Amino acid sequence: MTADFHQATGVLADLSMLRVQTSGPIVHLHLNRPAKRNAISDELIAQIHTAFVNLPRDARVAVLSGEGAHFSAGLDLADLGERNVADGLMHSRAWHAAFDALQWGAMPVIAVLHGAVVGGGLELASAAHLRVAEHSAFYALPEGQRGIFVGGGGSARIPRLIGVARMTDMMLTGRVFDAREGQAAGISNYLVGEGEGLAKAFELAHRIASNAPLSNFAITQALPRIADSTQANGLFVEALMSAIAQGEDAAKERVLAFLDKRAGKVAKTSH
Ligand code: 1HE
Repeated sequence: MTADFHQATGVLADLSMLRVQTSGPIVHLHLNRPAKRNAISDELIAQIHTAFVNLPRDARVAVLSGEGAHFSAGLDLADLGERNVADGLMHSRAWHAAFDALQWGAMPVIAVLHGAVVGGGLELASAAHLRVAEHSAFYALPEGQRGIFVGGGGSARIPRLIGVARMTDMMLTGRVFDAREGQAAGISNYLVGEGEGLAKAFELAHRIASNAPLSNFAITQALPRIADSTQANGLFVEALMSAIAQGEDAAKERVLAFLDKRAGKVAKTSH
């Protein structure tokens, strides 16, 4: 952890399974249940939801990571036995609400993945806007083997990253992808060495935080909705969104800065 991170205040300080710290425009949320491999219990899903609807107002980008040797072991299987069908339905909807708060919340979210990223852990990771994986990361959907199904939005989000065919294979056969396979399949956006994930995520977060706020809003909120729309409806929303974004002073200043040769050119490599 970089020295200039400070404990978040208010409701964010009271979360027992999530450590939330801020540094300038970055808010860092750290799953903090290593003894259970960051398995997501009813309490942890509630805390994830609380955190993402209460992110500090001055933060611009969130980074999500996990304590210990694994990002997350997914659903806390110890909770499962007590639920009847109606409870199961409400449980799944609680996960949907929490991960929707992450995906459609106030700011872009970067997940840092290492060790097990399995079941609900992969569902959580897939709700983030970017994923940085360390070499230890591995991905699985053991729901098929556990006699259950994804319930945390995975059936909607994971095929958008890797396709229905790969997800079907993972679920039917228990196939595990290592970090390189996950990168090739489209789970992670960046693959870095062990212990380098947070530094990479913070670097990306600073870059994202320097964008105009409305551009980030359009990219995280409008783009996926347009991709889910018919082309005609999508292009209509695109026209509205681009007009709104370009009308901002921040956009005008950035374009002028380039024309005045005060802003950088696009270079052949950025990372
Ligand atoms: C758990 C869980 C869990 C660990 N629920 N307690 N997810 C899974 O099927 C994955 C199950 N977990 C594993 O396969 C392994 O634990 C790991 C590969 C993630 C890590 O292995 P390892 O050797 O580091 O740890 P461990 O010794 O297996 O586990 C340490 C402790 O965490 C142990 O408890 P302890 O009291 O005996 O110390 C484990 O029982 C506990 N633990 N994972 C509960 N998942 C919205 S629907 C989503 C559906 C799903 O996510 S299904 C997939 C569930």
